[in-house]
Amino acid sequence: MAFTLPNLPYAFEALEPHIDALTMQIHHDKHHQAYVDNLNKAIAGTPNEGKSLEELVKAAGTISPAVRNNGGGHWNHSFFWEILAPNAGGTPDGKLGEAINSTFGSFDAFKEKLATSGVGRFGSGWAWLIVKDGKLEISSTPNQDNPLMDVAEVKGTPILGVDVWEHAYYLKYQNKRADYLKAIWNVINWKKVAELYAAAH
Ligand code: MN3
Repeated sequence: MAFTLPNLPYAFEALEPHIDALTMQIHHDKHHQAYVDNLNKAIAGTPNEGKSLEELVKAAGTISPAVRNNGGGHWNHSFFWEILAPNAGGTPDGKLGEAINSTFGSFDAFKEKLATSGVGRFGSGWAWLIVKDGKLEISSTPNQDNPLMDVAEVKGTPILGVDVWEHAYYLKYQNKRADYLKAIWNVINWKKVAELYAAAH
């Protein structure tokens, strides 16, 4: 069974003004679609055909660069669309809010640390909030790698991820990655992140 592009769970313009409609359209319809297409091409007729996306991603160190990059791209973007939402943002409450405060000192300190991780990622990659051994941690990965991968420097279960590739923000924010990383808090779907946290620890 070939992999397919999941539908965006909201309209392209739903995250305006924080993420613009054209960026969302190109990001989903062109970039994500290309990861799906290239992943399908890379696994066609190989023993990797028929494996689940998660199986492929977890074995990143033993598969071809094409499967690692495009499989990671497909996993990461499918995840990213779900942890964003219109009329979202705010402050996480409940167990997740408590864990963020106790781990990082405060919600503001957490946001700053994640932004630093994203700004500090040279070139293209992702900044993550993960659960590792039951605890929250911030990490970043290059390219389309992610913390589920056997090759990740810091392994864990992602509960929030921010795409810091230029294609995620360049039309609106140009070279100002830090401004994009400030604006994105307005569209983080904390309800979804809290569900992922509850499932991961
Ligand atoms: Mn992207």
